[in-house]
Amino acid sequence: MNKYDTEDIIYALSTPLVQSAIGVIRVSGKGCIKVLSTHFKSKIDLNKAESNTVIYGRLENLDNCLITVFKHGHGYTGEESLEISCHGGLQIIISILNFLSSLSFRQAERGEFTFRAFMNGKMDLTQAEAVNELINSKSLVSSSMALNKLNGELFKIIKNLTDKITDFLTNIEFQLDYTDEDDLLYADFDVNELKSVDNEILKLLDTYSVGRIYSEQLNVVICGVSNAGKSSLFNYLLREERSIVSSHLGTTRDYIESSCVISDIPVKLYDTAGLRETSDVIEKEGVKRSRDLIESADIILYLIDPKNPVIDKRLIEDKRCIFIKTKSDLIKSGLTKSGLIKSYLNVDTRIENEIEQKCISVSVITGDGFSELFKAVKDKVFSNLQKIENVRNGEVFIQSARQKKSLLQAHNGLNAVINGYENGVTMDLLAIDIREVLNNLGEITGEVTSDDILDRIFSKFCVGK
Ligand SMILES: Nc1nc2c(ncn2[C@@H]2O[C@H](COP(=O)(O)OP(=O)(O)O)[C@@H](O)[C@H]2O)c(=O)[nH]1
Ligand SMILES: [Mg+2]
Repeated sequence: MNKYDTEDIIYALSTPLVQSAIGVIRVSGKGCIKVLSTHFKSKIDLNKAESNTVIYGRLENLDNCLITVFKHGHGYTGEESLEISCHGGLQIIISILNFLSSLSFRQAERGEFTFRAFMNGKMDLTQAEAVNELINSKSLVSSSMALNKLNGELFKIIKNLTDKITDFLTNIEFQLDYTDEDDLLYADFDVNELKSVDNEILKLLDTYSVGRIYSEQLNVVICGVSNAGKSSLFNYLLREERSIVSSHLGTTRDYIESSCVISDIPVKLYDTAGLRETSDVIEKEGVKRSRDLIESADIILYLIDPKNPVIDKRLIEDKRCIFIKTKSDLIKSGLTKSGLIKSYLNVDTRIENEIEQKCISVSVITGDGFSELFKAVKDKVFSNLQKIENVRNGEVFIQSARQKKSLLQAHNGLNAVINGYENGVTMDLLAIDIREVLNNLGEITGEVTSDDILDRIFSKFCVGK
């Protein structure tokens, strides 16, 4: 049994509890219209109002409000519900909430309205999760990804895969029914069709590397030797003076993090301590922390000071690195002559030249080079197959770790069936594995789901959604 009781009438404030123009309070549950109608003075009796219409009136003696009426089968939750739009004064909102509580309505749990929508068949689990992804999205692309799923695009894909696999299972079960038990039970089907289903699952799984970034954040770590211009770039990208900029070596001793959006990608940006060998204990710890951050980075912005163009041998071949020469204004104005890049330990001039070639030159003074840098970040995130444009065209990107896990289990299960078939495993055993794959896919849409999973999903929502 999950923690939500679907018999209760529930209520919650759906807008933030701050003084504002309007507050919206949701009420949902069987009988809520009848109960509230006796406390609402209006030209049209709430009981007689048509579904999806708005009625103006006075709620108790608390406020003049607009109440939107949703009859059973309509609205967000799919059950009888009301949306009260009241004046956004804190006192008014609180007194209406207290009043609803005095009617024995229960304050809703997190995500309980969406939970009811799911239980009433208004949406499947992929759409319910998309609601939360939409609310939490930090960029336009994130919200487009969520909207595609809210429109049922992921549900359609999973349903299509499930249908194909169910056909296989039916075929096998049919053969099992008509085969003598004493015979060896070998399945007779076209294994290539299963392989093509598996390919579709793999394609979907592949979208997670990008989808994850849009539901969490891209970890971008700025590193390089002291004085390379790391804190200046950090501030430039955030457009605020958060990090102390100075020409004194070792000013940034620990790392600083902040959020921003680059090329419409939600980014967690880190400014780190300079990667230099040092005997100062505190600074040493800072350098160690920089190295730990670099380990877990999605993208590393490796800054090279044109006056002191050295690079860390360990990062030269790291695919996550974007090499950036800073202070291009000094070079342009002839104040500084750019030296050739040298690695810490003399490695290979061929590689050093290669980096010299692909280095992006930027200046935080003139703003030069930043469009090139933003494009480079975007290109690192998206592979050739996955493009931001695809999101706008409705392509589905997996964003939830839960969905990814179930897809991976389905992929492994299908592989077991394909291998089993190729190695002469009998039909009855193959049928068991195929049923398990259907379960894995059913977990994604919510056809097969434990209370525990539902609790975990909906407790991530806010109250009132
Ligand atoms: N002319 C110029 N100076 C810069 C630029 N970026 C950084 N600097 C200077 O380089 C010095 C070191 O910068 P800082 O951001 O503190 O380097 P960090 O040690 O890598 O964090 C400071 O004096 C900055 O003003 C730039 O684009 N142009
Ligand atoms: Mg610094």
